[in-house]
Amino acid sequence: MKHSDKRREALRLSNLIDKALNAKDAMSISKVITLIEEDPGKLRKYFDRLFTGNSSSFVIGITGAPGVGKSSLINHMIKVLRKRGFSVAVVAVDPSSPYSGGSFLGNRVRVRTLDERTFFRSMSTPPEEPLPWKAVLTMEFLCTVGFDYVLIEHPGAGQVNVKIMDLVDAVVVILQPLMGDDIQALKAGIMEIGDVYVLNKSDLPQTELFAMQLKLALEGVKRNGWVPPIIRTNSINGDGVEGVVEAINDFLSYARDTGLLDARRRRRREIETVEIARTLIKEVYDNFLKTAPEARRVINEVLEGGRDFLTGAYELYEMFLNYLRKM
Ligand SMILES: Nc1nc2c(ncn2[C@@H]2O[C@H](COP(=O)(O)OP(=O)(O)O)[C@@H](O)[C@H]2O)c(=O)[nH]1
Ligand SMILES: [Mg+2]
Repeated sequence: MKHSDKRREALRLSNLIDKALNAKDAMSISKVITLIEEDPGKLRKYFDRLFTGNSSSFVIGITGAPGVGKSSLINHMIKVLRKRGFSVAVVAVDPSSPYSGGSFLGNRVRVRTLDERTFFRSMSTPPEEPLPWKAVLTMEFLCTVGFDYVLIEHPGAGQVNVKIMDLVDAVVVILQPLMGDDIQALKAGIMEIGDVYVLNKSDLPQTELFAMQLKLALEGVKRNGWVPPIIRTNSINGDGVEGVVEAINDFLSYARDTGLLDARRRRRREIETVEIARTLIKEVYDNFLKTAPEARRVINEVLEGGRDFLTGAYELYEMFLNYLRKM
């Protein structure tokens, strides 16, 4: 690229970021997120503008098995929050959550908004990724833009990948009435992480039985002095959703007053710093494996019986350290 082209490109980028942060229009915000998704490294000069965070944005994680009604509930939560005058952004770490018919272009959702103070974005993430870090950057950017609430939808249950829930200010776990035994299975995973439990689809006939079991399963649970409430909802007609918003706000007040919110946000910064660095480091190693001919040679020698695997592993490791020195 010619020098003048580079300067024009940098100016264009800088103007786009200004517009996203000041005008806060969905199109500019969306374009910046696309750049973040493509290669955050290219935005390095702008990190201090994009990721300054905003301590007055609340980040709410909403998790539960596919099909429990996360997207439906979020749609109603948005209405409640907008009615109270708050702006809301949603990041769905799940490409199957298009929000009220938002249509897909490849895996990217076309920009659509309820009004100028709401924003939606869906993204997919490789299931093996311990922390979906581009979703994390998107969430942090939306906090910098200044949305009052940033909601993260993640189908955590049944997947290993619930780490993003370690980063949020409050975790909402959504359940639906299941048959008897299933509550045992639930106990293991998500029963440990909720600040608020939502029993959705409370219009279904099994609700009473399930609600009793859920109450028993959560009996005596008190985390950081907080007893997580169980709220029943119907996310088709919106019954109970006001109660979910109240419960979240109650928890946030409690967390703020007790220092828990501060502690979580410090932990979030630490995880972000360490885990994003881990991702970058892993990318270099993967790239070394893919491109360095000497790496392939060692692997082949192991396969052909010329070396034991552990000698091979140590050789790879030493070669990698050398590769780093030459980088
Ligand atoms: N009966 C009933 N169905 C619901 C309720 N909430 C959501 N659903 C339905 O459950 C299905 C999955 O909802 P969705 O919001 O996409 O779930 P997600 O995968 O958790 O985001 C849809 O067909 C919804 O219409 C509810 O309260 N009652
Ligand atoms: Mg969904």
